[in-house]
Amino acid sequence: MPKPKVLVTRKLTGPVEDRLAGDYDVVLNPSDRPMTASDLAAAMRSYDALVPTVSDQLNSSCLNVDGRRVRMIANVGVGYSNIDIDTARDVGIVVSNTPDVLTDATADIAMMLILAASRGAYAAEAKLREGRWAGFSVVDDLGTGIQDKVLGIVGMGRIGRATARRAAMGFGMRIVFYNRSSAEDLDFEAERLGSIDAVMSQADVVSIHVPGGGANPLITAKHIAGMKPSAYLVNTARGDSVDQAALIEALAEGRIAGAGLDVFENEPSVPDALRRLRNVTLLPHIGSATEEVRTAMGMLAADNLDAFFAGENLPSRVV
Ligand code: 8YV
Repeated sequence: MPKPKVLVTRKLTGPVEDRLAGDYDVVLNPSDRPMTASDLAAAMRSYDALVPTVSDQLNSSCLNVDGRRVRMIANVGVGYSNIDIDTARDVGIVVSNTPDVLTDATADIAMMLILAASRGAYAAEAKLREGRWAGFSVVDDLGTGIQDKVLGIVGMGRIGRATARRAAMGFGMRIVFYNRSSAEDLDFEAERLGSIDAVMSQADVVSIHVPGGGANPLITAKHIAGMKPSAYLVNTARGDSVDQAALIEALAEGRIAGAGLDVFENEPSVPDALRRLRNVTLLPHIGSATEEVRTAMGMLAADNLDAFFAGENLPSRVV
Protein backbone atom coordinates (compact mmCIF):
# COMPACT_ATOMS: atom_id res chain seq x y z
CA MET A 1 0.00 0.00 0.00
CA PRO A 2 1.39 3.46 -0.82
CA LYS A 3 2.31 5.61 2.16
CA PRO A 4 -0.24 8.32 3.05
CA LYS A 5 0.53 11.75 1.59
CA VAL A 6 1.16 14.28 4.35
CA LEU A 7 1.82 18.04 4.15
CA VAL A 8 3.71 19.69 6.98
CA THR A 9 2.80 23.37 6.61
CA ARG A 10 5.74 24.91 8.55
CA LYS A 11 9.28 23.90 9.42
CA LEU A 12 9.42 21.51 12.40
CA THR A 13 12.44 20.44 14.48
CA GLY A 14 14.89 17.99 12.86
CA PRO A 15 13.93 14.80 14.73
CA VAL A 16 10.24 15.34 13.92
CA GLU A 17 10.86 16.00 10.22
CA ASP A 18 13.14 12.92 10.04
CA ARG A 19 10.47 10.73 11.60
CA LEU A 20 7.69 11.98 9.32
CA ALA A 21 9.90 11.67 6.25
CA GLY A 22 10.61 8.04 7.18
CA ASP A 23 6.98 7.08 7.74
CA TYR A 24 5.02 9.09 5.17
CA ASP A 25 5.08 10.40 1.63
CA VAL A 26 5.71 13.80 3.14
CA VAL A 27 6.13 17.32 1.81
CA LEU A 28 8.02 19.58 4.22
CA ASN A 29 8.38 23.37 4.16
CA PRO A 30 12.12 24.08 4.48
CA SER A 31 11.60 27.79 3.73
CA ASP A 32 9.13 28.00 6.69
CA ARG A 33 7.09 30.52 4.68
CA PRO A 34 3.50 30.62 5.99
CA MET A 35 0.90 29.05 3.70
CA THR A 36 -1.67 31.30 2.02
CA ALA A 37 -5.40 30.53 2.00
CA SER A 38 -5.12 29.25 -1.57
CA ASP A 39 -2.10 27.05 -0.68
CA LEU A 40 -4.17 25.51 2.09
CA ALA A 41 -7.23 24.99 -0.13
CA ALA A 42 -5.03 23.28 -2.73
CA ALA A 43 -3.45 21.15 0.01
CA MET A 44 -6.92 20.02 1.16
CA ARG A 45 -7.38 18.46 -2.31
CA SER A 46 -3.95 16.87 -2.63
CA TYR A 47 -3.02 15.23 0.69
CA ASP A 48 -4.41 12.57 3.02
CA ALA A 49 -3.40 14.53 6.12
CA LEU A 50 -2.10 17.94 7.13
CA VAL A 51 0.26 18.82 9.98
CA PRO A 52 -0.55 22.53 10.43
CA THR A 53 0.01 25.00 13.25
CA VAL A 54 -1.36 28.23 14.68
CA SER A 55 -0.45 30.30 11.59
CA ASP A 56 -2.67 28.20 9.28
CA GLN A 57 -6.29 29.37 9.09
CA LEU A 58 -8.30 26.24 8.35
CA ASN A 59 -11.70 27.91 8.20
CA SER A 60 -15.01 26.53 7.07
CA SER A 61 -14.57 27.26 3.34
CA CYS A 62 -11.09 25.70 3.36
CA LEU A 63 -12.31 22.53 5.12
CA ASN A 64 -15.34 22.37 2.80
CA VAL A 65 -13.34 22.73 -0.42
CA ASP A 66 -14.65 20.78 -3.44
CA GLY A 67 -12.73 17.59 -4.13
CA ARG A 68 -11.30 17.40 -0.59
CA ARG A 69 -8.91 14.52 0.08
CA VAL A 70 -7.66 15.39 3.61
CA ARG A 71 -9.16 13.10 6.28
CA MET A 72 -6.95 13.98 9.22
CA ILE A 73 -5.44 17.20 10.64
CA ALA A 74 -2.69 16.75 13.26
CA ASN A 75 -2.33 20.29 14.63
CA VAL A 76 1.01 21.24 16.21
CA GLY A 77 -0.28 23.24 19.17
CA VAL A 78 -2.59 22.61 22.09
CA GLY A 79 -4.79 25.50 20.93
CA TYR A 80 -6.81 24.87 17.78
CA SER A 81 -8.62 28.17 17.35
CA ASN A 82 -7.02 28.23 13.85
CA ILE A 83 -9.28 25.32 12.84
CA ASP A 84 -13.06 25.48 12.44
CA ILE A 85 -13.77 22.48 14.65
CA ASP A 86 -17.54 22.45 14.06
CA THR A 87 -17.00 22.18 10.31
CA ALA A 88 -14.34 19.50 10.75
CA ARG A 89 -16.80 17.49 12.85
CA ASP A 90 -19.62 18.01 10.33
CA VAL A 91 -17.59 16.91 7.33
CA GLY A 92 -15.87 14.07 9.19
CA ILE A 93 -12.27 15.31 9.33
CA VAL A 94 -10.42 13.99 12.39
CA VAL A 95 -8.45 16.66 14.29
CA SER A 96 -5.81 16.18 17.00
CA ASN A 97 -3.76 18.63 19.10
CA THR A 98 -0.68 18.53 21.36
CA PRO A 99 -1.69 18.99 25.02
CA ASP A 100 0.42 18.37 28.16
CA VAL A 101 3.87 18.46 26.56
CA LEU A 102 3.90 22.28 26.51
CA THR A 103 2.16 22.96 29.83
CA ASP A 104 5.27 23.69 31.90
CA ALA A 105 7.05 25.71 29.22
CA THR A 106 4.01 27.93 28.74
CA ALA A 107 3.46 28.36 32.48
CA ASP A 108 7.13 29.36 32.75
CA ILE A 109 6.54 32.13 30.21
CA ALA A 110 3.40 33.24 32.05
CA MET A 111 5.44 33.46 35.26
CA MET A 112 8.17 35.32 33.41
CA LEU A 113 5.62 37.85 32.14
CA ILE A 114 4.09 38.23 35.61
CA LEU A 115 7.55 39.11 36.93
CA ALA A 116 8.50 41.24 33.92
CA ALA A 117 5.29 43.26 34.17
CA SER A 118 5.33 43.76 37.94
CA ARG A 119 9.05 44.71 37.99
CA GLY A 120 8.88 46.95 34.94
CA ALA A 121 11.54 44.89 33.16
CA TYR A 122 11.02 46.37 29.72
CA ALA A 123 11.17 50.04 30.77
CA ALA A 124 14.29 49.40 32.83
CA GLU A 125 16.05 47.45 30.10
CA ALA A 126 15.13 50.04 27.47
CA LYS A 127 16.62 52.77 29.65
CA LEU A 128 19.89 50.85 29.88
CA ARG A 129 20.07 49.91 26.20
CA GLU A 130 19.24 53.45 25.11
CA GLY A 131 22.05 54.92 27.23
CA ARG A 132 19.72 56.70 29.64
CA TRP A 133 20.95 54.91 32.80
CA ALA A 134 22.67 57.49 34.99
CA GLY A 135 23.72 54.94 37.61
CA PHE A 136 22.21 53.23 40.63
CA SER A 137 19.38 54.98 42.40
CA VAL A 138 17.48 53.92 45.50
CA VAL A 139 14.24 55.33 44.17
CA ASP A 140 14.28 54.77 40.42
CA ASP A 141 12.80 51.79 38.55
CA LEU A 142 10.67 50.64 41.46
CA GLY A 143 8.35 47.79 40.63
CA THR A 144 5.80 45.98 42.74
CA GLY A 145 6.53 42.82 44.75
CA ILE A 146 4.27 39.84 44.07
CA GLN A 147 4.65 38.07 47.42
CA ASP A 148 1.21 37.95 49.17
CA LYS A 149 -0.43 39.65 46.18
CA VAL A 150 -3.43 38.12 44.43
CA LEU A 151 -3.03 36.29 41.14
CA GLY A 152 -6.32 35.95 39.27
CA ILE A 153 -6.40 33.04 36.85
CA VAL A 154 -9.03 33.06 34.12
CA GLY A 155 -9.26 29.44 32.92
CA MET A 156 -7.98 26.86 35.39
CA GLY A 157 -7.05 24.21 32.83
CA ARG A 158 -3.67 22.57 32.51
CA ILE A 159 -1.65 25.75 31.87
CA GLY A 160 -3.71 27.88 34.27
CA ARG A 161 -3.02 25.39 37.06
CA ALA A 162 0.68 25.12 36.28
CA THR A 163 0.97 28.91 36.35
CA ALA A 164 -1.01 29.20 39.59
CA ARG A 165 1.07 26.43 41.20
CA ARG A 166 4.31 28.26 40.34
CA ALA A 167 2.94 31.57 41.64
CA ALA A 168 1.53 30.09 44.85
CA MET A 169 4.27 27.66 45.79
CA GLY A 170 7.28 29.43 44.33
CA PHE A 171 6.40 33.10 44.78
CA GLY A 172 3.95 33.20 47.69
CA MET A 173 1.03 34.63 45.71
CA ARG A 174 -2.59 34.10 46.73
CA ILE A 175 -4.69 32.56 43.97
CA VAL A 176 -8.25 33.35 42.93
CA PHE A 177 -9.68 31.97 39.72
CA TYR A 178 -12.61 31.78 37.37
CA ASN A 179 -13.37 28.50 35.64
CA ARG A 180 -16.64 27.37 34.09
CA SER A 181 -16.48 23.93 35.71
CA SER A 182 -15.24 23.28 39.24
CA ALA A 183 -11.49 22.71 39.16
CA GLU A 184 -10.92 19.66 41.37
CA ASP A 185 -7.69 18.25 42.78
CA LEU A 186 -5.70 21.47 43.08
CA ASP A 187 -2.55 20.78 45.09
CA PHE A 188 -2.26 24.41 46.24
CA GLU A 189 -4.66 26.85 47.86
CA ALA A 190 -6.95 28.72 45.51
CA GLU A 191 -10.36 30.33 45.76
CA ARG A 192 -12.85 29.86 42.96
CA LEU A 193 -14.86 33.05 42.30
CA GLY A 194 -18.26 33.22 40.65
CA SER A 195 -17.46 35.50 37.73
CA ILE A 196 -14.70 36.92 35.57
CA ASP A 197 -15.63 40.36 36.97
CA ALA A 198 -14.84 39.20 40.49
CA VAL A 199 -11.43 37.89 39.45
CA MET A 200 -10.60 41.04 37.47
CA SER A 201 -11.50 43.34 40.35
CA GLN A 202 -9.75 41.41 43.12
CA ALA A 203 -6.52 40.48 41.36
CA ASP A 204 -3.21 42.33 41.48
CA VAL A 205 -2.18 40.31 38.43
CA VAL A 206 -4.62 38.64 36.02
CA SER A 207 -3.35 35.76 33.87
CA ILE A 208 -5.43 34.52 30.95
CA HIS A 209 -5.58 30.79 30.15
CA VAL A 210 -8.66 30.27 27.96
CA PRO A 211 -8.68 28.73 24.46
CA GLY A 212 -9.72 31.69 22.27
CA GLY A 213 -11.40 31.38 18.91
CA GLY A 214 -14.78 32.75 20.07
CA ALA A 215 -16.75 35.30 18.05
CA ASN A 216 -16.06 37.96 20.72
CA PRO A 217 -13.27 38.37 23.27
CA LEU A 218 -14.03 36.74 26.60
CA ILE A 219 -12.19 39.55 28.43
CA THR A 220 -14.13 42.68 27.48
CA ALA A 221 -13.51 46.41 27.86
CA LYS A 222 -15.83 46.30 30.89
CA HIS A 223 -13.74 43.57 32.53
CA ILE A 224 -10.57 45.59 31.93
CA ALA A 225 -12.27 48.69 33.33
CA GLY A 226 -12.97 46.69 36.50
CA MET A 227 -9.28 46.01 37.18
CA LYS A 228 -7.38 47.84 39.93
CA PRO A 229 -5.29 50.78 38.61
CA SER A 230 -2.25 49.03 40.17
CA ALA A 231 -2.95 45.70 38.43
CA TYR A 232 -1.20 43.89 35.57
CA LEU A 233 -2.62 41.72 32.81
CA VAL A 234 -0.73 38.74 31.38
CA ASN A 235 -1.82 36.75 28.32
CA THR A 236 -0.08 33.60 27.10
CA ALA A 237 -3.21 32.01 25.61
CA ARG A 238 -4.75 33.62 22.52
CA GLY A 239 -4.84 37.29 21.56
CA ASP A 240 -8.50 37.16 20.56
CA SER A 241 -9.49 36.25 24.14
CA VAL A 242 -8.88 39.85 25.22
CA ASP A 243 -10.35 43.05 23.75
CA GLN A 244 -6.93 44.24 22.55
CA ALA A 245 -8.02 47.79 21.64
CA ALA A 246 -9.55 48.26 25.10
CA LEU A 247 -6.42 46.86 26.73
CA ILE A 248 -4.17 49.27 24.81
CA GLU A 249 -6.39 52.18 25.80
CA ALA A 250 -6.35 51.20 29.48
CA LEU A 251 -2.55 50.84 29.42
CA ALA A 252 -2.00 54.11 27.57
CA GLU A 253 -4.28 56.00 29.93
CA GLY A 254 -2.69 54.45 33.02
CA ARG A 255 -5.98 52.82 34.08
CA ILE A 256 -3.99 49.64 34.72
CA ALA A 257 -0.30 49.43 35.64
CA GLY A 258 1.08 47.23 32.90
CA ALA A 259 0.91 44.01 30.93
CA GLY A 260 2.89 41.03 29.69
CA LEU A 261 1.73 39.66 26.35
CA ASP A 262 2.91 36.63 24.38
CA VAL A 263 -0.10 36.56 22.02
CA PHE A 264 -1.94 39.15 19.91
CA GLU A 265 -5.19 39.58 18.07
CA ASN A 266 -3.87 39.47 14.49
CA GLU A 267 -0.45 37.87 14.71
CA PRO A 268 2.15 38.74 13.58
CA SER A 269 0.77 42.29 13.46
CA VAL A 270 1.21 44.19 16.74
CA PRO A 271 -0.27 47.72 16.81
CA ASP A 272 2.23 50.61 17.04
CA ALA A 273 0.23 51.96 19.97
CA LEU A 274 1.09 48.80 21.89
CA ARG A 275 4.73 48.66 20.78
CA ARG A 276 5.27 52.21 21.98
CA LEU A 277 4.16 51.49 25.54
CA ARG A 278 6.95 51.16 28.11
CA ASN A 279 4.84 49.43 30.75
CA VAL A 280 4.36 46.31 28.64
CA THR A 281 6.59 43.35 27.89
CA LEU A 282 5.83 41.91 24.45
CA LEU A 283 6.97 38.47 23.27
CA PRO A 284 6.44 36.91 19.82
CA HIS A 285 4.29 33.89 20.82
CA ILE A 286 7.09 31.86 22.42
CA GLY A 287 5.10 30.10 25.17
CA SER A 288 6.12 26.64 24.00
CA ALA A 289 9.33 27.65 22.28
CA THR A 290 11.98 25.36 23.70
CA GLU A 291 13.87 22.81 21.63
CA GLU A 292 12.59 20.00 23.85
CA VAL A 293 8.96 21.07 23.83
CA ARG A 294 8.71 21.84 20.11
CA THR A 295 10.14 18.37 19.41
CA ALA A 296 7.70 16.78 21.88
CA MET A 297 4.80 18.64 20.22
CA GLY A 298 5.85 17.42 16.76
CA MET A 299 6.30 13.85 18.04
CA LEU A 300 2.81 13.92 19.57
CA ALA A 301 1.38 15.17 16.26
CA ALA A 302 3.20 12.26 14.56
CA ASP A 303 1.81 9.80 17.16
CA ASN A 304 -1.68 11.04 16.31
CA LEU A 305 -1.07 10.60 12.58
CA ASP A 306 0.29 7.09 13.12
CA ALA A 307 -2.72 6.12 15.24
CA PHE A 308 -5.13 7.53 12.65
CA PHE A 309 -3.61 5.64 9.74
CA ALA A 310 -3.35 2.44 11.84
CA GLY A 311 -7.06 2.73 12.71
CA GLU A 312 -6.25 3.06 16.43
CA ASN A 313 -7.43 5.46 19.14
CA LEU A 314 -5.64 8.81 18.89
CA PRO A 315 -3.56 9.92 21.90
CA SER A 316 -5.07 13.43 21.75
CA ARG A 317 -8.12 13.66 19.52
CA VAL A 318 -10.13 16.90 19.41
CA VAL A 319 -12.89 15.66 17.03
C1 8YV B 1 2.41 26.82 19.78
C2 8YV B 1 0.46 27.53 21.17
O1 8YV B 1 3.73 27.12 19.73
O2 8YV B 1 0.15 25.23 21.51
C3 8YV B 1 -0.37 26.32 21.33
O3 8YV B 1 -1.60 26.44 21.30
O4 8YV B 1 -0.01 28.59 21.16
C4 8YV B 1 1.92 27.40 21.05
O5 8YV B 1 2.38 26.59 22.09
C5 8YV B 1 1.72 27.34 18.58
O6 8YV B 1 0.45 26.81 18.47
C6 8YV B 1 2.50 27.03 17.34
O7 8YV B 1 2.78 25.66 17.24
